[in-house]
Amino acid sequence: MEKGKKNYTKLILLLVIMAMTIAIYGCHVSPSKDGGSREGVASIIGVSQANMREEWRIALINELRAETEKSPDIQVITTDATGSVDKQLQDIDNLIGYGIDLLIISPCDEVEMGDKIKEVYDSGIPVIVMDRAVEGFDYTLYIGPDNEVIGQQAGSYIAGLLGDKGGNVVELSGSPTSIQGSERLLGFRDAIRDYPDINVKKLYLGAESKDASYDMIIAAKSIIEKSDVIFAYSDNMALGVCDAVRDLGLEDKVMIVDCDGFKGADEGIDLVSKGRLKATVSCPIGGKEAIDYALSILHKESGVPKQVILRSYLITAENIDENLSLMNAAVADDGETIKVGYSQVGQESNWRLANTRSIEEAAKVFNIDLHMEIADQSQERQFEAIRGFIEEGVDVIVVSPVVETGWDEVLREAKAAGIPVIMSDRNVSVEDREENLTTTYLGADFMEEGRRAMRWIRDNVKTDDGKKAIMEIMGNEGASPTEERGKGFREILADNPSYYIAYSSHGDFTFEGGRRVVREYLEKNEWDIDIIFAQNDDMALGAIEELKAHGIKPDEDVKIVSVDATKDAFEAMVKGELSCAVECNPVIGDQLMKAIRDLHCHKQMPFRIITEEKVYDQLIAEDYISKRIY
Ligand code: GYE
Repeated sequence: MEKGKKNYTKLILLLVIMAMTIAIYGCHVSPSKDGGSREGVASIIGVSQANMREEWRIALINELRAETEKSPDIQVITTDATGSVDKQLQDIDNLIGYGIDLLIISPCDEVEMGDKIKEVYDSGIPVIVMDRAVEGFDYTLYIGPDNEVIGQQAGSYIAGLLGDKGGNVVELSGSPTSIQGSERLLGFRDAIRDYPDINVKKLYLGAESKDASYDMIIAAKSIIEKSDVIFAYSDNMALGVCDAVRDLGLEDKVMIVDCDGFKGADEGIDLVSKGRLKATVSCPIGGKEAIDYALSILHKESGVPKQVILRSYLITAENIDENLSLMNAAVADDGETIKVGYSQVGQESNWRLANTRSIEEAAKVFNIDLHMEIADQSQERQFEAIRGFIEEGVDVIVVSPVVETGWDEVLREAKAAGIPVIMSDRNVSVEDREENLTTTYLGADFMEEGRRAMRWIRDNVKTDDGKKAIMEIMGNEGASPTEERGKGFREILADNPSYYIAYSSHGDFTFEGGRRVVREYLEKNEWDIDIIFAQNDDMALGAIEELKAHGIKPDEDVKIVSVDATKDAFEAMVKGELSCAVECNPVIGDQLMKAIRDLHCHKQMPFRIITEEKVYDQLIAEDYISKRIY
């Protein structure tokens, strides 16, 4: 009996030691500079990684560590959720227990982790979400790639490879397909949709893995022999494809294109350099950017945006050296004055005036020599301004484009002059994305603003007494906010058939434009509109003025929803005339100047930098009006 008891005790002791070992491994505390205590450590950054199976996630942790090694007073604690939501929730509690000052998280599941992320954010601990964006904006900053764009870049390149004669493309799809895989496939299909002579054969893999890809290609030999290109949406899968094509003796016949473009052995860039991949579309990991912004947040610097969408690059044997040098070009900021030419849309609205003020004020703080030209909504005058900046030899050109199209020629002239161009507030659409005519776009998510406006209507304007007629007052034709707010609004409207757009007209983002739209409607119709969706405050306020002149009570006889959320809009909500204002933040001067200084330091410019915004209505307008800065 005694011996049995001793063995039992030994077993328990062994289990306890094993449990403690696993706990320490699962929560890797990187060695702090002084052996574990907090002395000499100004900030602790907790990193909650979804899993450490996927190469790019390991690369992310390595990038984060490498970056923080440059900051002696920063300690990083990493945890590995091993793909389990429950463990990631526990990891986050453990990290908070360690007293972290900032959390970086790559969520296992962006839906299931959303509440926890909001809880940490609301507790006052800054949260940087990476890779998978959670719903809403209850976090400090999101950094990740645009996987649909990555797939589109691969698809456009393959279409270019095959040319007008087209050809046979094999598309691999892992099952279950990861979210990023689905988005890349969506982008790929979108890019080749208009090429009827490209025939796509989809092969379903048991997993998004090297071995599953290898086995599938070998088994599908008869298909591969008739194919021109194989598309694999990750480096991991592509390696299996390369090995199988080699073993089938088809390397000289079949081209392989993939996504990820990581820098490790047998990963995208390596496979391109060895001629095994025809091209790879890079998926930036964002570790450098995450630490860069984390330090700005911890040092309470201004200019931190809400979302940073990382730029992906098409990498081929022809441009691999140039891309590699770009990736490693960043230098410390020498603080030198930077000459910037800014072509501003005009002075059409209070939003615009606040936007101009914010840019002028930030230029002084960030040591930018700003030369701003106001175009009063004329694209021709913007072209003249840009050509003037080129003549002047400025370091950077910034444009807030009055409309989306028609910019290719003048942007090519700036590129030929070696002057980078940043799009601010609004974006442009150019013929060929791969020309890289602009370096980054800094502005709001106009589609989301349109969706938010319609979601507010759906949630606050009841339809039990019948369908509701909407009047849409749009900004100037062809402007990105006009197009995208309209698109976002219609996306939600499509799911809510109790509402319909009865009348739509351009008010050009001005007060008078809003008045004119209502006046013209009343000249031809009895008032039968239930809701006005005005794409900015100035048009909403102009509409309210005209309604009152006709004895129609705003917010009572007709609900009015606008975008911008300027001070005048808050006053109109407090007065009970405007029903709701969706925020579009014009105060982007600091973020723009930070991007310009990063560009000056040859940092990789994000594809998009998106600003923060909320939704306000009469229930909360009174609480916020005193805090409004525009
Ligand atoms: O909503 C409007 C301004 O481009 C987002 O332009 C901006 C829009 C804004 O005139 O007030």
